[in-house]
This record gives sequence, C-alpha cells and structure tokens, in this order.
Amino acid sequence: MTAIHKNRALNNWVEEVARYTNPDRVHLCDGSDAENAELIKQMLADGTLETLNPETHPGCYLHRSHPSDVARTEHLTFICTENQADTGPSNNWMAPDEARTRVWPLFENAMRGRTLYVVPYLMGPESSPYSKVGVEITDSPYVVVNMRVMTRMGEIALKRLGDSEDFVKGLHSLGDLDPERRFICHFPQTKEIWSVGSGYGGNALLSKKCFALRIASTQGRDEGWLAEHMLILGLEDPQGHTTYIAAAFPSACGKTNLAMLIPPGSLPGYKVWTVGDDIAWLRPGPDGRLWAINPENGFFGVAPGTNKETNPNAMATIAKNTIFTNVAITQDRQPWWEGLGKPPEALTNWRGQAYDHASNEPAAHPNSRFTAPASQCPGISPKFNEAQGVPISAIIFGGRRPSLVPLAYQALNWRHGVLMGAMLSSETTAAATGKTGVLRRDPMAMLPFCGYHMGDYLAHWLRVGENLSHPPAIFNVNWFRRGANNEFLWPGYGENIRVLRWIVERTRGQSRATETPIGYVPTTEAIDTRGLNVSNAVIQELLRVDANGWSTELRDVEEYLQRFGDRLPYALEEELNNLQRRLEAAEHRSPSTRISATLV
Ligand code: GTP
Ligand code: SPV
Ligand code: MN
Repeated sequence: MTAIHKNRALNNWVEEVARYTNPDRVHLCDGSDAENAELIKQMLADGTLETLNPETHPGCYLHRSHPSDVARTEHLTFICTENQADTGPSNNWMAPDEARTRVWPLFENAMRGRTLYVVPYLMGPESSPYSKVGVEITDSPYVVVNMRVMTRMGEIALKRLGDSEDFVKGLHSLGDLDPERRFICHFPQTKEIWSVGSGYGGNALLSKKCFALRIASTQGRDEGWLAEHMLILGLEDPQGHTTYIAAAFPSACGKTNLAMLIPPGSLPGYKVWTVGDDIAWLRPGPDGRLWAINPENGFFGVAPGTNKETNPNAMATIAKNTIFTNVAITQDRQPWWEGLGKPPEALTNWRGQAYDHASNEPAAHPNSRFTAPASQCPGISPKFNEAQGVPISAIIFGGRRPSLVPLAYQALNWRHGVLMGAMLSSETTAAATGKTGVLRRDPMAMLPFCGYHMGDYLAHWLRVGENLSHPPAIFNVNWFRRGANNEFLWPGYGENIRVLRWIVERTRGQSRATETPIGYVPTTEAIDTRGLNVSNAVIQELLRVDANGWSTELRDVEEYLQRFGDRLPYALEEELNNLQRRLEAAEHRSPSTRISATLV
C-alpha cells in the first residue's frame, strides 16, 4: 500500500488496519465540499441517504438507520484497562486481552467490498492550545459526513497533527449491525477506541462520547481538567454584560434547548449566546476561574419536541445543510416529528412505512436526530472559536424528576455542589436503549460517559474546585416536575430564562433566596413570573422543600454512593452526613411543609 500521509504513526496504523479489515479502497478525507458532495452522491445512489425537499430544506438529507440501531447501547460499551478496579462499578469492564480475542476478530475482513475512510478531526477551536486531534477510521460514509459537521474535519486536523503521534485512534466498522456482535471499547491507556456493529450516533461518531468524554475524562484526570456532558451558554443581560454558564443534564433532558434559548417578550433585554450544546472541556485558568471550550463544531440534536415555539433557534439552524436521522417525512418530503403539530394525513414513518394514524407508535423515532453545523445557529456565540474559551460563573445540574426536586436551588459551596452533582438522578430517555422513564442515579450526567472510576472522578472534581480561587457557583434545576394530572408544572423552554436570571443574579450576590437544609432556594418573589401563566400556588409547590421526602432520597443516595467503596472521597460522605443532619433538624421543626428558614 502506498503511504496515505507523511505522518508515520498515522500511516502505520492505517496500513495495519487496512491489512486486517481488507477494504476495496482507502480514502484519506480532506473535508472539502467536493469530497462531501461525492459521498452524498454515492449514498443517494445506494439508498443510505434520501433527498429532502430542496425548496423547504436545501442541502438536507434523510438517513434511516437499522431499526435495531437507533440509540447508544450502554450494555455493549466497555472500558478496557488492565486493572478492573480502575473502571469502577459504574462502567462495563473488559480486559484488553479479552478485547483482542473477542472484539478485534470482528474487524477481520469487515471492510471487504467497502471503502476505508480515514477521518482526521480536530476537537476544539483551531487556535486553541486545548484542542486535540483524533482520527477515525470508518467504513461508513454516513459517519464521514456526520463527522464533517460535528467536528473540524480534514485538512485542518492534519495540519494541527503534523508529524505528531499524539492523536486518539478510533476504529469503527459497521460490521453486520447485529447487536450480538456490537461492541464499543475504550482503551484510555493507549487512547484507542474500537467500535463495531453500530452506525448510530454516540456509538459510531467516535469524536463525541467516546473521545470527548470517555477518553478525555481520563486525560482530564491526569492533567487537572474536566471533560463534561455539559452545554455552555452566555447570558447577556439588558446592560450588555454576559455571564457564562455550563449545565449538565443527562441525555435528552434539555441541554440543546437551554443552550439555544430565546427569552420571551415579557423579559426584554436578555439574550442567550450558544457556545455548546453537549460537551464542555473545562480548565482552571491562571486567574483562578474555570474556563470552558466546546470541542465540537455542530449539533447532534433530538428532533422530537423541537418546533418554532420551543426552540426557534434550532429550527433556524436545521433549515439547511442538515442530516436528519430516523425522522418521519411528509408527502412532499419535509422532515416531520412529534411536536410539530397534528401529523399530516400522508406520512412516512421513521422505518420508511406509511404511518398508521390509528397506532400508538410515534411516526419519528423518539431518538431521531438532526446533525447541523454550529455556524448556522442564529445565536452562536461570538466566542465560539475563542482559543481560551469562556469563563464559567455557574455550573448547573439537572434531570427529569417528576417530584421532590425543586425548580432551582443553589449549593452552599463547591464541596456541597459536588455532592449535588453526585446526587443527580433522572428518568431514563430514548437516547439509550432500554426502558425509558425509569429513575436512575446519574452523577454529573456522566454515568454512561465517565472513562474511569466514578469515585476517583468525584475526588477529581473536589480537587479541581479546591484549586480555583473563583470557583463557579453550583446549582440544580428541574424543569420536569409534574402535577396531579401528570402535566408539567413548569412551562420550560424559553421560560427557563427566569431561572437562569436568578442564577446569574446569585453569582453576583444579588437576588433573594432562603437557606434551607438542601441549599439556597429562590424566594417566590425572586423568580420573575411577569407574563407567565403559572399560579402562585404552583410556584410555591415548585420551590417547596419536603424534608421527609429528602430524607428518604438521601437514604437512596447513600446506598448508591457506597457502591464506590473506599474510592468515594471522605469529604463527600461528610457533606452527605451534614445534609442529613440539617434535614433531621428541619423535620423536627416543620415536617414535610416548606421549611421555615432565613432569608439570605
Ligand atoms: P442529548 O443530545 O441526548 O444529550 O439531549 P439534550 O440534553 O440536549 O436534550 P434536548 O434539549 O434535545 O431535549 C430533549 C427533549 O426534552 C426534547 O424532546 C425537548 O423538547 C424536551 N425538553 C427540553 N427542554 C425542556 C423543558 O424545559 N421542558 C420540557 N417539558 N421539555 C423539555
Ligand atoms: C446523548 O445520548 O447524550 C447524545 C446523543 O448526545 S449520542 O451522540 O448518541 O450520544
Ligand atoms: Mn448528550
């Protein structure tokens, strides 16, 4: 084989993989328009892609993935370290030797009859010293065109790589798409990823969860920074001052929506700038603050629920040059999903069949997605390509909790905030296979994405905070409280600005809160409800602290955290004990009602 590139390490690796996987052709991707057009032409010819209505959706395509390959498969995702103890109880572990005998053979001749694409990509802005290079070898042209949107792909990455050996090697093959022969293996020690048997999302776009979270989190542990499942936004106030916030919510719990929020007319003068919608790399800066970059260059967003009212910025972002995966299509070939109103009479569902209006099945898959360039987002931050990133003033955790967890509250300090993140739990969603709507603990929204022992991870969080002279304030939010008829109590979406505003004011030492055992909770007056159709009683319910309920919750938290054994930092056990004691004291005073507390 002739050398594909002058970089020896890259060339040797590609040769080794090509010898074993036996592709018909090897193609090094340059990321050019011409290359992209050629790939799309090929995929239109073989049915991998379909054209969408060029008048309403120019440059947009539909891809239907295999019906058994529509979400991340966490039970088939492994961390492969020599020592099992390094991965911890929250990860699936496979010994590297076992991976070599069980998984590597699945790549043998896997690319016969296919093209092996070499996809170099840069994670982070071109000018940033914190950006990192990855290379994905894949036999899926769909993966290539998605990687071109999601990352800075092609020449730009090769230029950054030069003759360095320092890049994350991701090997991906569709294999035969049989879930029985599907594995997503991570080798943090050698910075390698092997993914076989899936062509979908986080299983196959190896830059995303595999590199930017699982591998990068271990790099962050070793180098003193954090790789997190977080959106990044800038909130500009009417005075023109912008405050940057990072927020971790589990998959399909509202990151993209919050990152692109457009405030309602009743709160004039506020504006949200989108820096990122899924992943943040956070580093202590020389000024003692925490600085964040978004390593990605596009959005792989949940389609259902997205519309002109809930997320107009997303609708504008995906109006052109967007790949839609597993959505339904109308008769005139426009993409369609639940949340866009009444389903039109003639509709083709995500499987490509005529939609049966009598069925209870959704027409679009609940985890159907759009892949769109960040540059197309009307609210993209002017700091999107900033080398140093943006300084973070607040970190927010949140999940889907139908009861107990208030709309918003603030941690007493960093240590308490780390416990708050460790306590995060949420109902499961369609973003991963398995039952949805089941409450599960998901520390920092990183349960499926932390590449090492979760106990060590929590200790790392504590350490990072201790070294910041100006740590971000930490908050928890819950947009998903439900009422007696199972309806959402809080309108959410654009109205979440009211909570963001309270958060920003708190970081500046303004705005009212009551100190309760669980932390600082907004007073009912502190959340601006002008123009909002939510009764006072509902606001009170949303901000109520139920001491009995929290005591029960903490017993579950304690049991969960015990799983991390002696790697659970003692400081967190102490924080948990303190919280328990504060709750007990409150229960004595006023059980299960709003806790009387001091205004702060
Ligand atoms: P991943 O890409 O999987 O990491 O998801 P995400 O966290 O970016 O979630 P996203 O913003 O795509 O929202 C997921 C689903 O939750 C969509 O169907 C949204 O319409 C819905 N959603 C988002 N924000 C809110 C909210 O404030 N209230 C309610 N009720 N639903 C919301
Ligand atoms: C998530 O599941 O959190 C996603 C989609 O953002 S995926 O790329 O499949 O991980
Ligand atoms: Mn995500």
